[in-house]
Amino acid sequence: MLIELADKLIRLRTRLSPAMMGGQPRLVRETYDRYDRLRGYKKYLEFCRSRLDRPLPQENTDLHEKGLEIVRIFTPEEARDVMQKAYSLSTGFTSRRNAGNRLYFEIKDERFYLQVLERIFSDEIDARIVRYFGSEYVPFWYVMQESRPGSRPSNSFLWHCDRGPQRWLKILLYFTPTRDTGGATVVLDKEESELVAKAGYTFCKTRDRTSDIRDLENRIGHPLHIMTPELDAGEGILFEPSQIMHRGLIPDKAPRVIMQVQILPSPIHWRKALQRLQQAVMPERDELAFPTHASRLKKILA
Ligand SMILES: O=C(O)CCC(=O)C(=O)O
Ligand SMILES: [Fe+2]
Repeated sequence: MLIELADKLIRLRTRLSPAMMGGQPRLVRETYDRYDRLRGYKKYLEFCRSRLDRPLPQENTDLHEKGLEIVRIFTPEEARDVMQKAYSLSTGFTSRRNAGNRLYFEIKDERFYLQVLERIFSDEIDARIVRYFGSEYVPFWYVMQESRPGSRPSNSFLWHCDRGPQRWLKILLYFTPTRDTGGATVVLDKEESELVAKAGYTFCKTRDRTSDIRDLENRIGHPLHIMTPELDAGEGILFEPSQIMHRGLIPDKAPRVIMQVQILPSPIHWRKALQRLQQAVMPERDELAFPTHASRLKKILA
């Protein structure tokens, strides 16, 4: 209730202010404010940083410099086995609110996900994530999803940045090679993503999202360079979803299967953090959302 009221105030304040606020486009500033200030993510990150109990990795990688990197998690053979396991464990496929062009696997067996997460957070990737946050982290939610050919793009299959705090990460781990399905994730680099934000598109209403890059080019008066990372089964994109402009491409040849993981900062190691989350009541995880307030997460993990 209080959050909703404060949120209205933020929107009102930003609506009355100029298109750019402190060098940041209004909608971008408004969105980050909502999460970082109102929902407590900035303070929470500082808290997590103060609890870091290991040396901070120093090596800069593409994730830090470009906001995105391609990572290899499984060999193609392993990826195929994991995908088959997922199909055999799944008791059904659901389409949730805003799911648009995807069906979610229903896998109750948490050990399945834990095994995949163990592979995702290898020493190398773990170091990059800790370096990125300056703290430990937790996979807050994770889900396998399938997209089938034939539907019209909506939601995440239109150009967007994910609403959220300034600093958080997502991984899209591919179990089907992009070349075999035609299903992929297309992105703009950080500079071009910023141009699109400056033009006022980023964090626009979902119904105003476009699938056509030319709409965005017209707005900013610049050619944009769409990148379509070609991914093998077992490779993934680790990126800053609220900074990098992106969209899913609906496959045209065969179903695309990926696992999405939302990665948030944590005051404790992810394994322990996940155990605690699994024992806690947090509907936001099932809703594939953010904790309504970061203090809810802090209460469980600290
Ligand atoms: O499906 C994809 O490739 C992108 C997904 C995405 O952008 C999202 O869920 O926010
Ligand atoms: Fe997204």
